[in-house]
Amino acid sequence: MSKILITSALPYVNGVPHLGHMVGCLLPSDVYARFNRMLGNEVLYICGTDEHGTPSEVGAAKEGMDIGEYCTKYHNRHKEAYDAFNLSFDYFGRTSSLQNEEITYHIFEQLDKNGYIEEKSIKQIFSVDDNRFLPDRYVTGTCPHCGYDKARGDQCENCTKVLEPTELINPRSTISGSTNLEVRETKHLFLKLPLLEKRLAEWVKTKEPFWPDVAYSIAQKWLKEGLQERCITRDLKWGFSVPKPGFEGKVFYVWFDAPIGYIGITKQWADEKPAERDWKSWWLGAKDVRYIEFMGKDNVPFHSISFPATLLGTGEDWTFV
Ligand code: B3M
Ligand code: ZN
Repeated sequence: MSKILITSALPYVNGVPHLGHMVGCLLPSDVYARFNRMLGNEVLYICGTDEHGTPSEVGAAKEGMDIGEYCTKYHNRHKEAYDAFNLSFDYFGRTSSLQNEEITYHIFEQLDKNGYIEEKSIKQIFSVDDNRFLPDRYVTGTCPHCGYDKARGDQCENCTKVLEPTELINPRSTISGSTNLEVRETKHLFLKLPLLEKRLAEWVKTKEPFWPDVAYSIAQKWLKEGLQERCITRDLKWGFSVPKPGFEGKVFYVWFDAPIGYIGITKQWADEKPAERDWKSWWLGAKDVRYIEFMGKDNVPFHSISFPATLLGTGEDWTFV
């Protein structure tokens, strides 16, 4: 009997669940989990809602709701829909859980202690009409790489390149459509990916026989282009507060704590029955665990580059895909 850890990409909580995610990610991971259980393997199949970031802030504002209540409402909607499809998750959790906060802080502190975090001032887009910073998908514009005219500030869906909002050509606010935008300077924290690049490249290389070709080639393409430092904090209210002096009022970037959510959700699962369940036996020093991730194509860079680099930088023995 083998121990098989399966995670399915965590759907954004805002809005109702859609069929694309079901067909592309949830059903395949469910089939795989059932198949492994039939083989007699010990399976832990984890999913949950991805709750931080601007989409939740904006969604809650649209419905005139408190953000936490908004997330609970839509978390329950997702859960009901997946129950109706009889998906066989061992646990369907939330990235906003206390358990995920605890593990996110732990991982951040390890990265900081090991010298992989850097402070820098950056220029960010501020929308005068919306009276707020516009991080990530809250700026839309033309992709500087492929010319696609509906690229979002965090990533171009057309060519999958990860972007900074200030790189977009002809930027406009996704919220209001306003082009009355200013660039303002604020202080942020960056993950020093270039320092981890060599070890990451060696690790990715060992995955060639196991990963699907498309995942392997996306990771190789990123490595070939050279890794850049990635900003892991945002000027938002909703999210995990950054536990570092001088960063009050800022939160972690949703893509920093979302993959860590796989671990946080496992801890949610374990905390329900502490006498029987141990999250560490799946995630830390877990030599007997085989880990399989399911996700859509545009999530590959985060799962094959930034999440493994985050775990590598802790210097701890985490479970890698
Ligand atoms: N929520 C993106 C998506 O739903 C993102 C996945 C997170 S997986 C850690 O496509
Ligand atoms: Zn593009």
